Amino acid sequence: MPRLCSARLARLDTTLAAALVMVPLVGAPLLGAFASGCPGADGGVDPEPPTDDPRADVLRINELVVSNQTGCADAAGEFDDWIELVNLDDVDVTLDGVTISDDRTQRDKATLDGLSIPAGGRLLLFADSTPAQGPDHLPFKLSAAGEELLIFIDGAIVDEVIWVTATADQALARFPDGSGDFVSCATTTCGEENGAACP
Ligand SMILES: [Ca+2]
Ligand SMILES: [Ca+2]
Repeated sequence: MPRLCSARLARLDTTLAAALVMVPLVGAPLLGAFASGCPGADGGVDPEPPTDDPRADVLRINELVVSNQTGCADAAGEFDDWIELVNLDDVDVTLDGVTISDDRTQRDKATLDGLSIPAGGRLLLFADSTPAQGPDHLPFKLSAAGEELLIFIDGAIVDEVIWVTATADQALARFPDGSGDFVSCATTTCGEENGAACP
């Protein structure tokens, strides 16, 4: 059972404060990805128990839009916040046992049971607090004022992204696609390869 670390948030805040200082110098987005762990007795960060599920090596958060105004709409025609997951493997991957949350202290906000991503493919999830619209709709929204998004397997963190601000229709996306760090992109690419209007 993974430990849940409220104390770790203070450590992240320190890192984010440093990121805020750096951002104006490099024009980078106000976000980052951080190693997972709990504060250890020596003040360092002990790694969380990893999952040995092989999907942890190929499943990634690839892009998100936390203030979707004019981009991709869901099947109901609503411009909801959306998340693009990517499967880096050359075989299909099922998402049974995978959960997603905007709060690391509540890791089972949404289960992705029954969903799958084809080999090398992508899956769009809509964070619209309207799970009745389908299994790809999550029971929470994302905040443009800063938040975190994480995916888990068996409660262990598989991938995560933290942002501190985002503007309308700004894409926070891995660049290069699938493997790079998160950067800000002026053009969103829901369901498609990242790269348009990215740094
Ligand atoms: Ca919706
Ligand atoms: Ca994309």
